[in-house]
Amino acid sequence: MWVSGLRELLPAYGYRLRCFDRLPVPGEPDAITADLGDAEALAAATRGVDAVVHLAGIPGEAPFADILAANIDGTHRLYEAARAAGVRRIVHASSNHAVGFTERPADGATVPVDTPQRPDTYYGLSKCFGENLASLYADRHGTETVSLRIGSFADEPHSIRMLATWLSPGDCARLVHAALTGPVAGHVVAYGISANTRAWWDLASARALGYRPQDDAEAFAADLIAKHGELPPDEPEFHYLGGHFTQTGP
Ligand code: 15L
Repeated sequence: MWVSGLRELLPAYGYRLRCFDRLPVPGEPDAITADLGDAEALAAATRGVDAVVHLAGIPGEAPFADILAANIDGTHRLYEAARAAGVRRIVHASSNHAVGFTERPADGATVPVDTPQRPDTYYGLSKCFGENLASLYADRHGTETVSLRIGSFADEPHSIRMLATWLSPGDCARLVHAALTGPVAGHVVAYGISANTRAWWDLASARALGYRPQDDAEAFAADLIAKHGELPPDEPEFHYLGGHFTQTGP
């Protein structure tokens, strides 16, 4: 959903997009239809572009072999294509699940961006790999990356957890634009959430890129709390940042 959302929102910032998807992209006859296993298609996709926004891969927990092929091998293949093509910057969709086994902060506190990686799933582990790959390519090849640890992208928050983790479509476009244009030395990690009153993550590094979020999940709080009740403090799902991801998988 967020891929199509960004495809619609980013051109307003002046970008010309070259789309790459496993399925044909409606309204984009020049889109490349291929997957991250196809090195030739990746070479064609990265040729002559200034930047890559990497949203591809499996977006949740899956068997390790699938994560390995799509998220780990695939991300490496993309970085190799981008390096060979001389791409200046990659904006990489990491995830809050790279730090999912971090304990939820006390009310009002936020987790900094330099907290140690604590993946909650093979999926989260693949995001840690992507962040570390970005660091390697920045140091060795000078490829800039902004790794965005996205919270929960959705039109509206629909759970109590999302009062903290929500990223609205408009803020997502603002964040990706900031990541494409903001000052970056090497590899930068930033959390990707809206200006949520109950935020669990520190947005300082995102703000340093120029990100100015405009939405706040709090606007939905009264309705969500009436429906689901307040955040239960002893619920295992809410003990860690990664929520129910910490209860599934290996
Ligand atoms: C993610 O990384 C997933 O891609 C998405 O489906 C959500 O589950 C999100 O994290 C989240 O933590 O809410």
